[in-house]
Amino acid sequence: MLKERFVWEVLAEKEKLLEGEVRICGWVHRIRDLGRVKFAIIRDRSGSIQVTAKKGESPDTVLETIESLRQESVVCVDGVLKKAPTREGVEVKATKITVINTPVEPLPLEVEGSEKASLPTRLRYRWLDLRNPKITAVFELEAFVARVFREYYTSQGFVEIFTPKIVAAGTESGAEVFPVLYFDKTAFLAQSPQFYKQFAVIAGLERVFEIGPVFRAEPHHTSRHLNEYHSLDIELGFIESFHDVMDYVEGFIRSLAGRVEEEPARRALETYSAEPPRLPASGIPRIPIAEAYEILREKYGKEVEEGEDLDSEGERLMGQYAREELDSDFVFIIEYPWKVRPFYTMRMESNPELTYSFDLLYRGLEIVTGGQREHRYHQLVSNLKDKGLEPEGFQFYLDFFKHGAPPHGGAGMGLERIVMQTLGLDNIREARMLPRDTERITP
Ligand code: AMO
Repeated sequence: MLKERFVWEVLAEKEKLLEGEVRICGWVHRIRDLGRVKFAIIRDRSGSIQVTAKKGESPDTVLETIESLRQESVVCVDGVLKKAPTREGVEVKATKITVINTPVEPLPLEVEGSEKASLPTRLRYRWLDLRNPKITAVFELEAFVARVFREYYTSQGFVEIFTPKIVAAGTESGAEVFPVLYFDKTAFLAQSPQFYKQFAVIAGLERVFEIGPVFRAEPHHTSRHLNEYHSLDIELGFIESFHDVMDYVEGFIRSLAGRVEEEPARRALETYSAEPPRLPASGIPRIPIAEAYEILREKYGKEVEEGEDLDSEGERLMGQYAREELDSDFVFIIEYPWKVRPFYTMRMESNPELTYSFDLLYRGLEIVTGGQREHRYHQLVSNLKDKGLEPEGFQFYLDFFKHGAPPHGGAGMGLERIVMQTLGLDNIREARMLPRDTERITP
């Protein structure tokens, strides 16, 4: 039996396949009927190809089938690959067309140029939007980023873990949790694998990573927040300082930036006319937040109160500074105030109002948060109290630290944000196949 092939495979091997039989399955992109010659453009995930039939040369059934086709019908075409004056230089002269399914309603969204429709319409009819190869390219890049993440950390001796998403407590102060009814108890959807990636390190796995969904019940309506996103997490033991964690984050970023010439990343960047990420050979700059306040004040006239977090404008300006002054798309901001970091963060020995923590900004948007964790039991209890939290509510977590916890640290990276910044997308929803936000739980 003839094997179905992606259009790109046929095009890549066209010299070899010329005059041979091929089978393409996909959707009817366009139909052109010139009477004696009939054309159908068939599209699959990877591209499109022209299918032709000529009166007198092609079977009558093929000509009749092309006449009856509707846009977005699902078909399989068997035919012979021929040279043709098309953009690809070839076409399929059909010997058989099988119609597998036909739309039952007029199309609410044209696949071609769907990116120009409004985002709510695109998300409402996402199954049509995604048939546009320009949109599919976003998710091929997303898969690529996740693959590079997995490959890089595996090569560095990290073990992939799969932690519970139904949990007993929130981990990230500031971000809200979604409650779920769990038999006769209230549980929550995990905001982060934070406690369990630390658990895995303490439990002896030493270096771990996870790729998984996280849930944030933040009522935000911004272009950079989702209520469900994918977090790329790492955690490692026996660190000497939080700089070790940054080194591993930077290793991954460097690996990613070094591989954007590979498919499908290359195609995604080309489709969006996006520049490859730029990193200085000397390393991503690491700027203490106290210095960032000064840069913002002196260079951009922006005041941020000492001890406060950077807002989105502050991040954008620091991104601009990194690009213009340091020739880098990335900049670490380090040593965040204790006040704005979660209780599990280790406070600085020399100044307990600051922490061994960092954010990584990519083209002016935070894509990574991380730091060293407090691994000393009594200090951890005191951190909880200092944040006004009841240690009893976290006892299951505190217990991990009772029987030998090595110094450790880690980071969480937002997959959709990495993709969004790489391609220069305007809204993070574009980087999520089916975004969940304050208004959407369908499709
Ligand atoms: P944080 O809460 O900063 O840290 O999240 C880590 C990274 O996740 C991304 N992110 C989001 N992406 C989309 N929508 C959101 N609502 C959203 N919130 C966060 C950002 C951010 O940098 N446990 C810590 C990580 C750690 O210290 O290991 C945490 O979750 O890219």
